[in-house]
Formats: sequence, structure tokens, C-alpha cells
Amino acid sequence: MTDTLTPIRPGTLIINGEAVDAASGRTFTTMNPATEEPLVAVAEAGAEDVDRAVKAARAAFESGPWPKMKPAERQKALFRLGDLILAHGDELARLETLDNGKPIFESRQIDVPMVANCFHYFAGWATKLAGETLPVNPAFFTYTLREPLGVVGAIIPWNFPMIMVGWKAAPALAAGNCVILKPAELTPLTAIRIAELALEAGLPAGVFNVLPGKGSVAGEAMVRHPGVDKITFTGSTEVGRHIMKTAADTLKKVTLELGGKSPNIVFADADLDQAVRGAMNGIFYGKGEVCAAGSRLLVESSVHDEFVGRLAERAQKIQPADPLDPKSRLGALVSQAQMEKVLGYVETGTKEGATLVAGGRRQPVNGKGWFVQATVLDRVENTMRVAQEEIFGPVLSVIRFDDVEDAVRKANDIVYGLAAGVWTRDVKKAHAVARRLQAGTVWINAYNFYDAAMPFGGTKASGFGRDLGPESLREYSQVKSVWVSIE
Ligand code: TAP
Repeated sequence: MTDTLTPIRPGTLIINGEAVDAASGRTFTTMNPATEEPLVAVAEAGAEDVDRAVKAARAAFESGPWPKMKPAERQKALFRLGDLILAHGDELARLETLDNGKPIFESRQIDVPMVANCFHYFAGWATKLAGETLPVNPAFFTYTLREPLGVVGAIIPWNFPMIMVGWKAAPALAAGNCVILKPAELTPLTAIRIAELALEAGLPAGVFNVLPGKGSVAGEAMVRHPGVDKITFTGSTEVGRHIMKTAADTLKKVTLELGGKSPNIVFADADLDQAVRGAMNGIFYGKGEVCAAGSRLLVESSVHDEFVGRLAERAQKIQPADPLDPKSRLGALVSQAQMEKVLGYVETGTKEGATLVAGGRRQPVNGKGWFVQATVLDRVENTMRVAQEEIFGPVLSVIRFDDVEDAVRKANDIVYGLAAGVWTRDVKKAHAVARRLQAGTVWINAYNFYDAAMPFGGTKASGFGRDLGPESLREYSQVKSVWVSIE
């Protein structure tokens, strides 16, 4: 499908309410994963730009109109931003799909509404962040204030470039902070556009800044900068660990939403039709480039052969297709390197003894693109690399289990703890297993559901802290205790 719409504008930095070039004048090129062609040049932020953005955000936080605005005015501005995102839904979805390679169906029907949902939901919280009056001593009037942290640095990945803007910026702004956001170098375009819309919505200059650039340069400078009070990060466990160490020098608070290798557990008493659909959605949604992907499918032995047979048949029917085609359900992986990493894991899996029952190959569309077939590896042992490491692509590892104990043991026998799925008709078993799973989110007879009101985050090597829901507001605010002597 040819893209005949308006050309994409070159990407800029957004600092202090203005679209600007990098101080160095450097740019990088963002690519279209479906065509392997350059999309557009984008300004590349360096340490000097980080410093400019921090100065702007600090000024906006300390003396700009943002802290003086009534919470109800902040609420209105954030709500307007949610409306503007919906109004520009087609444009944002197209940008996201061109930059990331995901199907336009997902960008338009899932990502755009989710980002808008974040700004609408957290707008409401701007007027509801309250302290408490605490009965301590009759000689005192004692109360707490809930205050913003100051300048929040958000560092986000390439798999959900637009949704992550909502997950990070919306609660941070609602709590009264100013934000500097660094999108992933591979996918900077929608974050830049949303920052422009934020100005249109009435967010004052300096409140929401965006710095496209390299993680090792702009990201690193943000983490080291003493003018940044907090880093909220989503990405790999390795970079998360590095960020935490670096942030210790300036005692920054950190929230880390890291990798996962989430178990999706199918018991023999499940509605197997529903579970097959859930297993497919768990791994092939978002091309499997999803931190919470149900990438380890645990299937009870008594239904294993039948279940895997049905799954493999359906997986073979999902064909990679032009992401701009509204019917496409499997887009291109974000980069050549990611595609090679994913294909490398398929090879590793088969060498380790797994059986390839669907996909496993690159499959260009119209002769181009970093597309990988919907892939299912069966006969995987929980100790294999394809069971323990995050592949981050459309590759499902199927592992058998014998009973509830075996399922829970295998599910938890991994460094990660982000999400899990449970498929059963037995209500008691569903709740009991959900309690025993080491995961930040458990879906029962469902997979991959998200909402701005529902906290999301991990445990173990999947990180700590929560995005979304009322929980996330605690990540962006702190409590001050006030004692007033009244005698
Ligand atoms: P990361 O390297 O972790 O990138 C995430 C973000 O961190 C990007 O904005 C990146 O910038 C930035 N970054 C990199 N090094 C940094 C540093 N030293 N200081 C501050 N920021 C830094 O992930 P990736 O390379 O995009 O993907 C690698 C693997 O991570 C994937 O294959 C997957 O397994 C995992 N991953 C997990 C998630 C989630 S949601 N948990 C998301 C994406 C990837 P640049 O983009 O410029 O490098």
C-alpha cells in the first residue's frame, strides 16, 4: 500500500515551548521498518541540549505559570491535550506506524485511544491530590501536603513510543512536575508531535520538553544532571540497572519498568478456543515487541498436543503484511538489528532442542522490510535460553506442565516478574494461582489488557515502581509534614 499522505516534517527538539535544532546542529535519520527506507532527519540532542532543557524545566517549575496555576486549570490543559490527541488520531497513528512498523490497526485503534485515555484520566487527578489532617497532639494542628518532585526525566523505549508518552508524562504533569522526555532514537516522531500538541493545549513553555537523541548521550546526560529530580525509565533490564547506578550519584529517585518473559498458563479445564486466541494475542500483538508479552506459554500436558496443533495452525495463517494496510495484524520489527536478534533466538531454540511448529523465518513484504513470521517453538524446556531470555519478537516458546504445582514452579522459575496469564474455568484455581505468581499483573482468561486506571509494573528483574493508576502519582510526588503550634 503506498503512503500518499503529506510528507513528514523533520523532527526537532522541543525546549521551552519552541521547536529547535540541536546546539551541535547534528541530526540522525529515522527509518521506516516496513520499507527499509529513511523517513526523515531528526535533531539529535547532546549534553548541551539536556542542560538547556533542564534550565527551561527548572524555571518553569520554580517560577513559571505552571506551579501558580490552579489545579483545575492544570486539569483543563491536560484534558485538552487528551482531546487534541484524539482529534489528531489519524496523523499520530500514521506517524507511529511509519516509524515503528506496527500495524495501523494497533496504532489507530489501541495506541491513540490509550494515550488520550492517560491524559484524560490523569487530568482528573490534578484536582484530587490531597494531603491529610492527622490527629497528633492537641497543642498542634498537623497536616501533610502532597507536592510534586520538580523536574522528571522520562526515558522511553521504541516499542510503544506514543503510549509511553502518556504513561510517563500524564501522571508526572498531573502531579505538578515539569517533564523532559527522551524518546528512543529509533522512534522519536510521535513524542515530538505530542509535545507540540501540548503547547496548543495550553501547557506553558518549559513544562513538557522532548529531546530525541541517543540513550548513551542525551539519556546519560539526563540521568547525571543534578537539575533532574527523578528518572522514570522503561526499557531493558541492562540499561535500567545502569541508570539506577548512575542516578545514585545525584540521589535521584528512579522508577524502572524493565523486561519480562511472562508465563501464560493454560490449564486443561480452560475454554481452549478462548485460550488459543489469548495465547496468540499474548505473543503476536505488537509483533511480540511487548514487555509484558506472554512469551512463555505453559500448557498442561493432557491438552498439550491438541492445543499446540490448533495454535500452530492459526499462527501459520497470520501473515506479515504492510503495516499501513488496515487489515494487517503483523507488522515489521523495529530495526534490522532487532530482526536479526529475533531470528538468532529461533536458531538458538532449535539448536537447544525445541521444535519449530510455525514460522521461524524472515518474510519481506513487497520484497522489503524487517518482517518475521509468527513463530511457535514447541518442546521448550524451562531452562533453555528461549525460555529464560527476552526475545522481544513474534516468537512463542511452549513448555509443558503436569499440575498446578509444576505450573507455578515453572512460571516463577525466572529472573523476571512483569506479567502472567491464567486460563481455567475453575474460579478457585484461578485466584489461588494468581496469588502465587511473581508478577506485577495477572490476567485471568484474558491477556494484554491495559487501562490508565490500572497500575502496571514489575517485580524481580522486571523493575519496581508503577506506571498508571493512582499508584503512579506516588512516583511523581512526595509528602511534606507541617506542624503548627496552636497553643
Ligand atoms: P534500551 O537500550 O533499554 O532502550 C530504552 C531507552 O533507554 C531508549 O530511549 C534508549 O535510548 C535509552 N538508553 C540507552 N542507553 C542509555 C543510557 N546509558 N542512559 C540513559 N538512557 C539510555 O532498550 P533497546 O535497545 O531499545 O532494546 C533492547 C532490548 O530491551 C529489547 O530487545 C528488549 O528485550 C528490551 N526492551 C524492553 C522494553 C520494555 S517495555 N520493557 C522496551 C524496549 C526494549 P536509544 O534508543 O537511543 O538507545
